[in-house]
Amino acid sequence: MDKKFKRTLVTCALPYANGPVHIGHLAGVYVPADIYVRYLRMRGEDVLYVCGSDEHGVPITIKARQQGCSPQDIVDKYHSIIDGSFKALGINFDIYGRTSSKVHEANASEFFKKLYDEGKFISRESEQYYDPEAKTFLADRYIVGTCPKCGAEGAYGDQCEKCGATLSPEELINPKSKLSGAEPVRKKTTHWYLPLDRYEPWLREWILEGHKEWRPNVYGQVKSWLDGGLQPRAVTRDLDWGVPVPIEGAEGKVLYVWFDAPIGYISNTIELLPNDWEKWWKSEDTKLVHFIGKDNIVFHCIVFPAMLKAYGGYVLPENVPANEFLNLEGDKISTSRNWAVWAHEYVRDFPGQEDALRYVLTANAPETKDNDFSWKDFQTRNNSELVAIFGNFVNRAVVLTHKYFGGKVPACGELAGIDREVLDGVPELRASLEKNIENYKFREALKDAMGIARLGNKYISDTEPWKVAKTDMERCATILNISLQLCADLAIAFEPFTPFATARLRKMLGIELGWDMLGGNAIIPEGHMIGEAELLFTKIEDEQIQAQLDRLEKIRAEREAAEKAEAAKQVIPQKEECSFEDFEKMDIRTATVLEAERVPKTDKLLKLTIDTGIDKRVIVSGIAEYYSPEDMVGKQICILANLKPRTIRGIESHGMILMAKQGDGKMRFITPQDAVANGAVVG
Ligand code: B3M
Ligand code: ZN
Repeated sequence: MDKKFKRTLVTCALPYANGPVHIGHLAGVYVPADIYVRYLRMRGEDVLYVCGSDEHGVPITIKARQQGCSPQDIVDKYHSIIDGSFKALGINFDIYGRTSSKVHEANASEFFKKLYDEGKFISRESEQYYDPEAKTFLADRYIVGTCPKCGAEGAYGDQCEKCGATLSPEELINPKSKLSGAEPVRKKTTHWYLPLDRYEPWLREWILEGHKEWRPNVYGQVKSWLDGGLQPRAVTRDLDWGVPVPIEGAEGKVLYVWFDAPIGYISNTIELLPNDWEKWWKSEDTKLVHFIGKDNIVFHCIVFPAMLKAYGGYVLPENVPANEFLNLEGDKISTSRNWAVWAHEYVRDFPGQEDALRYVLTANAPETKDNDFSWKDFQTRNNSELVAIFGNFVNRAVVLTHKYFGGKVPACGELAGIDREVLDGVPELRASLEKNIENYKFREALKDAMGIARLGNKYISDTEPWKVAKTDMERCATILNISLQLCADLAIAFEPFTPFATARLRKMLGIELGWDMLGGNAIIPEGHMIGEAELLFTKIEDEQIQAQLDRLEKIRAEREAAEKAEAAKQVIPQKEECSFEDFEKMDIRTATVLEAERVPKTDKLLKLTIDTGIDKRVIVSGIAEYYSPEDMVGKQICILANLKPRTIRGIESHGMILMAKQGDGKMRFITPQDAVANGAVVG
């Protein structure tokens, strides 16, 4: 560890307790943090690992309202689900706290009060939407109306979910309160702002000059915020769920969730160590590292540091290794669209295979760019890497040791060239692994660890101790001794990545292992009795994968059906006015389809021969998506008879079939209620 520091405080973004966590969260934040912490602990470092639920904010109040319960009910439910899935995946925080706790309320209040008393905020009066019936100010999400950009109904005051436009509530057409349905009115309200602009020169110096080593995506995002100029940011809201603003005259106001949430890191530390927390937060010897996803960069690199600086006495983050996003089967993960693999469902569906998920999410971690998770890739990596290389090697070494030496570590004799090569390979991989983890390059670090398994697997395949045993027991002993040393190396090197498997492996080897032993020639002494072979990893079967793919397919199909139904409801706007004379010009008639065929090499066109009562003619119509030729023959329809002939795909078309077309494009032809003569005039 860096000489400057005596201890490391690792925080992970506090998940919002309005839904469970999914693989995107795990890959982006929690698995990498866990690798880092486990590694530091193996190295004997003093580490504190802090997380908890983020239990405030408007989305939680909306969910509560939808479900007819209190916000506290919502956060209680998800707090326990999230906490449980972290534990099940071996992500063991020293504390997993919550921002609805008393300790947090007191701490966040105190934090605000001190800044307030010292004049670190500015206050501003502004006009905000107010619901005159519910008698409350309305958060942007509580105002709905017509989107000014795409015309969709039900757009929120901050965003239209239909077209994705970012909105402000004033832009909504015909705004309505979600609480009462009343039309909101503008009303004056006062809020407190942290004048970030005042911290800009200091932030520039501290990050842009002082932390050039931060990941390019993090550094780049911070730089572009700073270059764009910082504005004062409101730290309070008119809302009844959150930490009350602790000053007189601020009734009905709470701290903004992004003000109180990061203070939650401190509160949770206080909760865990009421008498000893300050050394973790207020001592220059502490190295503070925030693990977060890329959407949280500005809050952790600009806003929270400015808050800490304003307060004074706190350490600032030494690094903020933020990841990019993980997609699922090529589509953006989305909680609202249920497009995700949920952590608690994974541990239910893949019991005993927690390491497989940790492994694949690390091997595919979106460290420098967005990445994709696919179930097939997950299966392949588990079966052909963890099972076939790592697991297989360990199994062979342990089973053969039992077979030929009764489970006793055999003596290592004279080393042949190949033995030296593998033994020398490990320290090299160790050095690279350490460097990579210390630089937050967990994917690369995992490759190094896997390199040891590859070395071992290749070594045992090349040396074939099961054949050597027939002729040269001494040589067989040497090979198995070296193989067992490599197994011990794996038990050490993989501890940060696959802790369940390494626990089993340590048990098999029956030996205490420390990081410093990694790469040694005699980690397990000759004569030591090892335990029985146990499988480190299990194959993931096709049926397991198919079940997951089917689940996703069902969700996709349901979503598409819902989107279609929604589009079908969209009313196509009325056209410009026309005169009676304009209408009179159109000669609309009934007719019967005599023949129908597809126009070759097109998806949409049918060539129809029709009897118009006046003549027999050909009309080309773009209805093939909705009607097959057989559907059309014999049907009575309506046509625009006097449309000027047009040539479509080389066929002259004399008129147009009248169709009813709905918002999603679906078409149906118009047919008289009862049969009439062909050529009857419609009008
Ligand atoms: N609750 C997580 C998110 O944006 C947010 C993090 C707070 S960390 C202080 O999903
Ligand atoms: Zn829109």
